[in-house]
Amino acid sequence: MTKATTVKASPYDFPLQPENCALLIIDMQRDFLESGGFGETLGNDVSLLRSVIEPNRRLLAAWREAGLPVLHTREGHLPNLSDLPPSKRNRGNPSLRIGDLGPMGRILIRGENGHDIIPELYPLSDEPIIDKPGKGAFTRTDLEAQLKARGISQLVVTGVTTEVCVNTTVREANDRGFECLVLSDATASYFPSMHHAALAMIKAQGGIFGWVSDSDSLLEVLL
Ligand code: C5J
Repeated sequence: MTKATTVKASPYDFPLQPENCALLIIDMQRDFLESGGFGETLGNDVSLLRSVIEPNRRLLAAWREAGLPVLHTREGHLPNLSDLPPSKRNRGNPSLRIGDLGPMGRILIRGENGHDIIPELYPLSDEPIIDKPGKGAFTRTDLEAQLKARGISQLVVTGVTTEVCVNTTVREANDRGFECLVLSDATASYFPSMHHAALAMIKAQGGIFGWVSDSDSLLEVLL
């Protein structure tokens, strides 16, 4: 296992303690990254997110090789929609609403093809998948209990989208006492300006929510 070290980061170097650190990959699902899914129904160009696949793939391989824990999240709802607030289903003017049938199955519904993680980053059988009905991965899930049971106090956070589920999760984690390192090239938004703003918010004011780095800087200390 990698020894305690520092990772080049902003606003200052991140004090990585590998024995207490997990990789948390947020919502790398077909519904956000492939056409015909939730992201596209909202009018987004899903190709804008695909640049994060390769940095995540390389990082995941190195992280697994180092024997460190990884957890994956998926945003989605029960088939009977009992965990979907009407306010979320009715918001905006999408081409298909959550629960409607699209080319990858019902939009953002657990068990459907579109809801699952893209093949490039598919979890191994012993890697927990946190299914969450909201944007934040701590809300109505057992993520905090799972992390605490493993003695995790630090999170490397990647995935999509930077200003929505990544940011919400980092804020929730920070309030629960976890130190978060967010990787700029392994996170993305449908709106590049929001990606940059979301990262700026995390590291502002001395790292009010956490640290920002990139996958190469982390790989440097892992490999
Ligand atoms: C969104 C997410 N953007 N995973 N979800 O609705 O960021």
